[in-house]
Amino acid sequence: MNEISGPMYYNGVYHEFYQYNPDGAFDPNDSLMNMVWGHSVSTDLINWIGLEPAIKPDIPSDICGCWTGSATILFGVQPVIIYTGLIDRKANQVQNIALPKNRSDPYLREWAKVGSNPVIQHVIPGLNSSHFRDPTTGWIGPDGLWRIAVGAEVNGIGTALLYKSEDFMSWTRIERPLYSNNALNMWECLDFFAVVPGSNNGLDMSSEIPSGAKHVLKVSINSCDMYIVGVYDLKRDEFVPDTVQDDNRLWTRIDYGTFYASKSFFDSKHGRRVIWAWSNETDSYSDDIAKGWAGIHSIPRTIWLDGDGKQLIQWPVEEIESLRINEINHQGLELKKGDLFEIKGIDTLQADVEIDFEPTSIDDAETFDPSWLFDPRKQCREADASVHGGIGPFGLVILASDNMEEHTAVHFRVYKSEQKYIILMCSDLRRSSLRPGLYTPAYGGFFEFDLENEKRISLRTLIDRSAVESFGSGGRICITARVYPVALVDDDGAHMYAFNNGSTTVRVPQLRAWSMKRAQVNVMKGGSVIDA
Ligand code: DQQ
Repeated sequence: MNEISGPMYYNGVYHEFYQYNPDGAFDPNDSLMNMVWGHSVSTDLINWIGLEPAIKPDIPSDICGCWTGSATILFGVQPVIIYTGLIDRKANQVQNIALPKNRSDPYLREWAKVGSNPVIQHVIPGLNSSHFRDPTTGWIGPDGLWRIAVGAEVNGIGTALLYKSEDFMSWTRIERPLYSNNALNMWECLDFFAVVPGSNNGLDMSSEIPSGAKHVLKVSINSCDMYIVGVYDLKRDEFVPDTVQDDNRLWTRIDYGTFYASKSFFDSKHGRRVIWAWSNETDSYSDDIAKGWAGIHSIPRTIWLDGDGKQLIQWPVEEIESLRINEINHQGLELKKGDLFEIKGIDTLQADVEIDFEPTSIDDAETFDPSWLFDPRKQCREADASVHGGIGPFGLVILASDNMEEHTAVHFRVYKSEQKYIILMCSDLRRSSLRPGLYTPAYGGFFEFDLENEKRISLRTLIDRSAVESFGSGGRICITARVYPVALVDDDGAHMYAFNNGSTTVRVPQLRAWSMKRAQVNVMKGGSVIDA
């Protein structure tokens, strides 16, 4: 499977639709043809029931595949899916609509395509018609009209095309796009949502957006999910970024690891916005075929905008805490240069770890070089966990074998830049496995930090065997990684440590960790649960 398509919460049930390849884990020639919309449901975002696919290619306007799209709930009652259909083997793309056949079925198992499909054709001057896809969730303007954006490449430029509709069925393109920027070409899986700076309450795009709200445009390209914060100019129907960045290497990322094609939705049960994404395998295609599956979805995260109006914050949904067992707790630890503290007493292959680091002095921060911003991974490779620093590196070593031949390091390093401090967070997979043929980069990203006032730098890492999701500084920076240590296959346990390799001693005022229970995932066929 690949990305989430059309997540929604409707009548007490969370729906997770997703791109699913019914032909197998991987087909090197044609892997994205014939895609269907897989469908799972949950009441808590943790335990899931897998259903039959909701949408399959069977009409001329999706005959070669049902690609990504979104769900919108019209006026709180009517769910609608709008998705991209492939009309031929050349991957020419149009947009289609499907509606639930029976709204009183709590799982909304069956979906019917409307007779007027395709509702949006690929006839636009300069459009590359095989790059015209992934419509967003709809939003409503003060004029009562619905809008959606569709990702496209127009005259070689990445564009969020804007469409308007009175009834969500018949759509007119607005000539001026919602936004375009020549730093990138095709934009996949656009996401467009409103946020109130400093508030973790989500906003429903199907309702009026309060004044003072900002808007976020997320684009997916080249395995990276990037976002821009700005304002939505209602008069011009245009997204205006707060800062225009022409070099896309400097765009802020939703996550600096293997986390792609994310999609958010408004969760009316908790009044929050939830985002999640596809995390692809980083082993080999033959591994995928042997496993019989490929691709997972991240843990859903609540997402909101920091009080500074610049930075999105993400945090695993609180429901994930229901899987915690066997808490261990350490307080007042001190890590001097070279110290390694083993975290024992939990299942290190399936764990949730929360740790705070407090440097005892801020004097030894090394000087920041702004050119590093262009390539944080290079900095993570060169200044890795074994390279002594001033403040840091400190962090966690996880999934480590007895002799450390295999391990993954998640760590921070603090730099001083003129008036502020900049932190580098890395998730270094280069020694994560002894197996050859894996993709094992050192992921990394930078973020600003008010070290003088905030003092504590927090790290939360969720380990679910091959999936390692790390949240730095309360969710200001996130890195998802996939690792395949031999120790994991052997299931003979792996070690976990907190470490410091900087000359400044680091206090650990609080370290809490838990083993995580398995979530329950059932599969439903023909009306009954067949596999628990
Ligand atoms: N995957 C879908 C496309 C989308 C791409 C096809 C992103 O709609 O652009 O499965 O991963």
